[in-house]
Amino acid sequence: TDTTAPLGRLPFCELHVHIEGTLEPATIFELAAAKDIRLPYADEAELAALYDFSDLQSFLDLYYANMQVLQTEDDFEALGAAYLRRAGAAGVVHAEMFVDPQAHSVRGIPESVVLAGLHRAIAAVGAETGITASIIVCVLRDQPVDSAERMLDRVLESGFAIEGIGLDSAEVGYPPSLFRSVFERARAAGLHAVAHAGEEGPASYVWEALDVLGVERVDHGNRALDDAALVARLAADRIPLTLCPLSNVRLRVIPSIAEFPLRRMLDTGILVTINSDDPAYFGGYLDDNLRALRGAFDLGGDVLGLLARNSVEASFLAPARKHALL
Ligand code: ES4
Ligand code: ZN
Repeated sequence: TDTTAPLGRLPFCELHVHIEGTLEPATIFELAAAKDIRLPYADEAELAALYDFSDLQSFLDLYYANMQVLQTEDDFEALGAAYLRRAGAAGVVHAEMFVDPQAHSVRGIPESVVLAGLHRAIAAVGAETGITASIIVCVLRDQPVDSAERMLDRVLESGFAIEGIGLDSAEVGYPPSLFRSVFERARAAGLHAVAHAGEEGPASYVWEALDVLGVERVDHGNRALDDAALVARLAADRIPLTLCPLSNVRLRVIPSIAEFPLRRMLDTGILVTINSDDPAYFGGYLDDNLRALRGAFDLGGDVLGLLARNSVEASFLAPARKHALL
């Protein structure tokens, strides 16, 4: 199979990308040099050797450590702009970008600085290329509920436009139901709700995300396939799963791309989308994920077209823009 041919002009929405997970090794060294930050690695090669992850936590440790180079509004603007330009080149016409405000406020960087930088990136690259983007603030589920409540307070007080609230970080041991009050308040404020569930955690966490947090999409959701009643619920209610193939391989959720359950997922009738998760860490952007699938599977019957349409339908875009893209 040719894994390098272009993907054509199919318009995709990217619905599962952590903006801090687009921080490339070269950028880490550039920012560290500019700010006189001493990194615990001598060069890019030494850093690259650490990208051999054994599970979600082994990735998260490096992901949070590398964020120390992100400090100013300009840093967040540059990060967002580089991602949006790269995503546009991959065929992305709209991105709903996750950000982890608690990972920055703990280092003394206010929510308003992070959001101001990302909004400047969205405006600048939007004017340049026509790509659109919005922001989903994620709750770090391995931090106390009170920290999440205060993050939400400050995000709402900041006045910056926010599309939704999400839930991420270390999953097992931190069930969605812990954050019922935070999600209730976010939804009452008009935010959309999504949550990571069923990546390393059990199908019961997916049920909780739906029934306790009231989420409209589930991020990953791989383990939903273990529970036939849950599969039926997701399909019947058209709850999308935002799947991330290269992430699943690199975090050892699946042994290889050949085991990615694309066919099983599509056969259930669940609305599934393909996404890049943390592209600087997992081997690539949306186009790289799609090419990996095309290299592993016979994507006949216009599966790529279906995945593009699913990504539009699963987005939080207004109906008129969805219609224009479908
Ligand atoms: C994440 Cl792959 C993944 N899972 C959970 N939380 C995350 N934060 C950034 N990437
Ligand atoms: Zn994720």
